[in-house]
Amino acid sequence: MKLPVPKEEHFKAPAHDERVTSKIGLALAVTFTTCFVTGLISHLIQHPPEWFFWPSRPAGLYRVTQGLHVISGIASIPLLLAKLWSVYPKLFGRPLVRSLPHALERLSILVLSGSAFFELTTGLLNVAQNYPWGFYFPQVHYAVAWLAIGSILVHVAVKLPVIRRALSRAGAEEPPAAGLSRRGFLRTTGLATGAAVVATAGATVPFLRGISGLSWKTANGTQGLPVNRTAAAAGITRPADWRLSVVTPRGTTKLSLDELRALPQTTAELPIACVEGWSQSATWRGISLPALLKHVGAAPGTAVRVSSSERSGLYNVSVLPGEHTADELTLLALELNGEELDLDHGFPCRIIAPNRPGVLQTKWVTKLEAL
Ligand SMILES: Nc1nc2c(c(=O)[nH]1)N[C@H]1C(S)=C(S)[C@@H](COP(=O)(O)O)O[C@H]1N2
Ligand SMILES: [Mo]
Repeated sequence: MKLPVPKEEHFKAPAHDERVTSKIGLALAVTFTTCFVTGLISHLIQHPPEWFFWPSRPAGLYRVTQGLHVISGIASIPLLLAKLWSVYPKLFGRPLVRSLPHALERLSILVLSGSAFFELTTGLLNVAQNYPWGFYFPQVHYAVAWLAIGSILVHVAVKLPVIRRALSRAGAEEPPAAGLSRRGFLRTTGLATGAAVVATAGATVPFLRGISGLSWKTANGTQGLPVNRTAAAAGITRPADWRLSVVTPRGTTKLSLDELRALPQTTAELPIACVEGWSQSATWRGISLPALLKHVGAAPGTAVRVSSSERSGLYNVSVLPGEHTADELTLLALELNGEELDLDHGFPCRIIAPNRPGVLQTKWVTKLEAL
């Protein structure tokens, strides 16, 4: 038996018309641009070029930008699916290739949908901490982001006349037709997008925590804070005879935990804001970096390399820029929520700095080097 091959003209539902495609496209342009810009910010903070400057205040800014990154990415998933659904009859348009510009346009759409899908799925899997691939996620996710945003720009430029026509007032009247209506399809898409956002945004928006059923990392870890890499996973045990080494051009100072406790302590309310989009605020107490630097005879405002006792792992070293070592909210924390740090949270001490990604809040610190 031979199945009839569908043709583009067979699809008559108004939900497939260009006004629907353009409206969803507009929403996607907003979510994708938000996602791209916030992702770029996160990348630059983690791999800062010479010219880049990221302030240490407001303390919760990264929490907002990275929350937006993950939320706009999640919102893009139903929007992208809806947009593809509204145009898929075009796949049955014949002839397959009409002209060179037409061929290029189709090719650009292939690159666009491929890269967009790749970004959304790898991002989602990263949020779920599921890495079914062999590459280093941040690098590939970052590179393909340029491919996605580039092909989106080309696509919008090519389609501008169609978008203009589709969104003009003349097309506003809904034509009477059988099948799914435009308004019905747009409303469903909006609802699905809203549901996806509400179901996950509680990972970072405190008042949604209770209703975001699909949120990851909302379960409380030790001391009321989620733990990304436990001490056991990092191969860390409670150290005996521990000393912190502080290295400056003038020499190395070794400090015991009791000596650190005897220094003036600062309390700060600061969030851990993971690149995965979850964030949670806590009360930290420890020695402020400017005070510690002064104590060993170094100037606040010099960049400091932070090393942990973790042997392997991608996040065992970080660099605090001068902006952060001059800020008294940047702490070498000894306490969390009124208790000594749990081993999972970095005992004997960890870095907690304002307006920084969680990956740079190094735990199990053993050495600080003024650069
Ligand atoms: N030494 C070390 N520090 C680390 C990590 C790590 O793997 N090793 N993970 C980082 C990441 S990705 C995050 S989000 C925070 C999590 O902090 P928490 O476990 O205190 O919640 O710690 C950071 N500090
Ligand atoms: Mo993280």
